[in-house]
Amino acid sequence: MSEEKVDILLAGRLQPSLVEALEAGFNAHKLYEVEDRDAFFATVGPKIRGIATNGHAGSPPELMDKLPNLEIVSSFGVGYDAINVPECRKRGVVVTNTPDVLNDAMAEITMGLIIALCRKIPQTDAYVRAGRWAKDGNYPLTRELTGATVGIVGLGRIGKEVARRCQAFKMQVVYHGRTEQKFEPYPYYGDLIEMAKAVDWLVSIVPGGASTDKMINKAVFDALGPDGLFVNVGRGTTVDEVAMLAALKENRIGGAALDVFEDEPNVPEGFLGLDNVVLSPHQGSATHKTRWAMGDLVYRNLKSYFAGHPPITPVS
Ligand code: NAP
Ligand code: 8YV
Repeated sequence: MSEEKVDILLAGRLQPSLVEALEAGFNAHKLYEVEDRDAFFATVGPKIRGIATNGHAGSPPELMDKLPNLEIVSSFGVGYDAINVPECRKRGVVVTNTPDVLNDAMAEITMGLIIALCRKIPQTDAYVRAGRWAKDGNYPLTRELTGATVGIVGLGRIGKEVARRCQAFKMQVVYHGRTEQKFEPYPYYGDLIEMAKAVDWLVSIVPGGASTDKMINKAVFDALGPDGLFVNVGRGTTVDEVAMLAALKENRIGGAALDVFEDEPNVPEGFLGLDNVVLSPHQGSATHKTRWAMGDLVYRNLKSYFAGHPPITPVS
């Protein structure tokens, strides 16, 4: 006897392999294809027991208002700043995310951005392509990572993988967070400004949300100083972008490599003409392997929950 499929809502666009799996395993309704939403919510709304969503669409309270029997939101991504978790809890709705499976891909892109900024890889590539090597001679010398100190803002799951890779590059690692992690081998700074003063590189991998909003601000950039380099792979909202742009333009910091922005996919025009920045379109987890694993976890969280087991990776 075949099991009756549970009705779920795809609140935002998801990668094809995940959509395919959700369509096979559930009665999957795509909100982004619904033309008459009022009619949809009136007829299908009460049947929906789960949401699959992405880090942009989230699960807004106004949407959940239309889904009286919603039980779980399974989100694609480890960061869940687009989801109002207290509101979900109030409604008894479980939230899941996709931690750990993206740590290695994230650490790889972080190191890639660090090296690209340090050794000016985008600029040297352009130099060769423009025929300037033969015409103008060797490219000017750059900095190097060996012996430099890196301060990691947010020594969490991803931050720890970045720290290990920085050590492999013979860098000294220190970190800042709200709490000292006594079993980690790296020196801890409770004060972000003090850490920014002490490091050559500041690498941020903190979550978005109210507690981190614009925590990397003018005072932090001033402390980092003209030789300091900044890398952000966490969330754009954690940085005061106006202050960062001014610091870069006036060479009050040495440079920045950015994978995340405040208003994605819009990148402030001012960054585009600067030579001391490396820009990346939120590519941290964007590998075939990792995105597959993330999708698999979105699917398995829903399946596990509806089979009467605990979800695999609930947001605690
Ligand atoms: P995690 O394990 O929860 O680590 C987060 C770290 O941030 C913790 O060490 C935490 O330490 C610190 N932190 C949190 N709030 C803070 C605050 N107010 N001030 C200072 N430190 C704070 O998370 P993760 O799995 O490593 O992921 C981190 C974030 O990376 C995600 O939330 C997401 O935004 C971002 N991300 C980006 C991409 C991308 O494509 N660019 C991909 C994946 C993830 P304390 O609790 O001790 O403060
Ligand atoms: C995703 C991310 O690209 O996991 C996260 O928090 O930022 C990225 O892995 C994003 O969540 C896609 O929805």
